[in-house]
Amino acid sequence: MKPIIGLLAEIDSDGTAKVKGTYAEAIEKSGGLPILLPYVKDGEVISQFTEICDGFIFTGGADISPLYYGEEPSAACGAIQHLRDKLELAAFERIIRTNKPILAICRGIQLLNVALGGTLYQDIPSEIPSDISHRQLEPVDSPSHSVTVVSGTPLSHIAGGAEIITANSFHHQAIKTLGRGLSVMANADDGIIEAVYADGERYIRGYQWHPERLVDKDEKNKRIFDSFIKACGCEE
Ligand SMILES: [Mn+2]
Repeated sequence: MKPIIGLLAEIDSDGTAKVKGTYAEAIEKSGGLPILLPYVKDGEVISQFTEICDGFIFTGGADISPLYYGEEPSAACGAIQHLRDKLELAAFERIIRTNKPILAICRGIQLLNVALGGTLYQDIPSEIPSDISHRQLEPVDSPSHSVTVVSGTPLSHIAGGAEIITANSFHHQAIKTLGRGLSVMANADDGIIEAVYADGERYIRGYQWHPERLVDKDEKNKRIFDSFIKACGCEE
């Protein structure tokens, strides 16, 4: 049986759920079976979803409400999907009690960080001087900036010891202070945190870029997905 990968994705203001096909494709290519959790309120339903799945991906999308990390929204903060915030935080609360793998991508790494008590820069361009464009104009499957891998981290292992990985970049927010138990595994040259992992045995990895859009072009990004799906297959 293929490992079942539960996707947390976009939920708009009327509760419509959708996920970009490229997440599903990347899961398929690495040997997993993707399923999507639509907006639901019942905690038991969310718990059962947590039980059914072998691993979870928190996907990209809108900004998280700064109220969840103790700040008022700045003028540069983007639109918020309130139903999505609620669902993902409720799901995270249950998922974190299991031992199942988590892969958190773009908004996902920010959700992971906030759910563990960390904070975010609400807007990189107005808060941090940088020569790097974290909102690339090129298509999403084109690498833009590189990231430097911290040696000795899981990403260093995945990358076969390589110090540099090419990333794409579609974010204007980023991790400011790290959530509980998280450590950095890659930075951009301007210091922006681009990847994190949880200390210990538990497979929790977050990437600020979109590896699912680079799996056909870059072997290291493909291995990010392979590693996750493999971990989901080994669980329970
Ligand atoms: Mn970036």
